Amino acid sequence: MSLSRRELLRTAPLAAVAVGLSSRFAPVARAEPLVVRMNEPRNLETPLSDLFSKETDKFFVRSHFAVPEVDPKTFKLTVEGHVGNKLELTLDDLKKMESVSREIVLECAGNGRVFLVPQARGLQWGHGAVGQAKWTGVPLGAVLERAKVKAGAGGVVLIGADKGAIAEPATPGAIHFDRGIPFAKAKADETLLVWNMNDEPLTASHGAPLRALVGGWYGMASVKWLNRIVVLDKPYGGFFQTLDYSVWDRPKDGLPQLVPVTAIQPKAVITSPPPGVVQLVRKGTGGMSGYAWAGERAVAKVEVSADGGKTWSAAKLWAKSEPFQAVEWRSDIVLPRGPLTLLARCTDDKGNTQAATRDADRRSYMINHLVPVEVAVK
Ligand SMILES: Nc1nc2c(c(=O)[nH]1)N[C@H]1C(S)=C(S)[C@@H](COP(=O)(O)O)O[C@H]1N2
Ligand SMILES: [Mo]
Repeated sequence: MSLSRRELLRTAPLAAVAVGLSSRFAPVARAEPLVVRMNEPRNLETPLSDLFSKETDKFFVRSHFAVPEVDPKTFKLTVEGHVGNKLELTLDDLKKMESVSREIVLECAGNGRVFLVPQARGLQWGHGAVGQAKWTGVPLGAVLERAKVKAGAGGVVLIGADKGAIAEPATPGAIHFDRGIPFAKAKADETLLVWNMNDEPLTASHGAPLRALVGGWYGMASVKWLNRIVVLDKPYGGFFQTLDYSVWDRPKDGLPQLVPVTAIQPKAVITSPPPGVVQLVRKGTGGMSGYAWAGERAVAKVEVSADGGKTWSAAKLWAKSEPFQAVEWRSDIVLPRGPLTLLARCTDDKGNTQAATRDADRRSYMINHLVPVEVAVK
């Protein structure tokens, strides 16, 4: 990447995500439906034009280590630790239980990192490290019930088959990807162990044959290639919730402390008009549209601005917003001629609205401050 291109990324970061969007000169077919953010391990971003596509091959991929080979025939999920009944379950054992299918958003905690100033370390995601799929599996709570969790369970650690050493900050040699969640979230209806994504068996890159799907929480909790669960009598202090995926909490006692990243924050993304593109005003065109989601909450409203946030107007939601899911929105706002700074902001049903500016306490995660879209209307 040349310096000027990198500068472009910093000053107009959305231009990078807009690649491939040009409608008049659109290629016949895109060879690679996703944008490569890292080659090995492969990390892939959904282009803005395909955000919330229902196709699995357009769903972003975030993997810390190489994809492990897990044979579904010999696969076993172990449930152990603070339990009365240690389990070893095959895929068939799980499929014999009562299964559920749910549409749930998965968003990486680093989604939008390219918009941070100053630049933060880590994968430089635009808006596309998010997607929604139909997931089929069993509630984790039902599996924990069979394992007869003992009284006083403090956390449930989900462990993947993938493994590697991280240099900075250094891990104690090669470790598995893992994540602990509090017992209450582990038992919640929206926390699933899934084998199907969009009615097809999970692909290797999305965690085949079994992954966790912790609805409403950022993606790091949704452990792929899941083959081991350990119930602890206290919260877990593993790498991916202390040195990684943690943010500063400022309790009233004035003692800031790092806490694990948890729930997805409200966010609205503008997909049309695309950034950096000259808009021609014609009859029947104009307005703004996109998607919004709010983690464990429903979206109460989306508002848009065409003047950099001086004035706001309400957008229409295409459907009733549900918790854990994204909703499409549209505004018929008239876009006047000239260079414009477009904004959209989401408010959840608890009244939490996206902040205009970045909260540095969130380090390089939970990125949901307002990101302007610069366009020119002629
Ligand atoms: N075993 C394992 N699980 C994992 C990861 C990983 O690297 N290894 N990455 C996590 C992160 S950070 C995210 S955002 C999601 C991404 O899921 P996807 O690749 O299916 O989109 O998987 C999570 N589960
Ligand atoms: Mo992530």
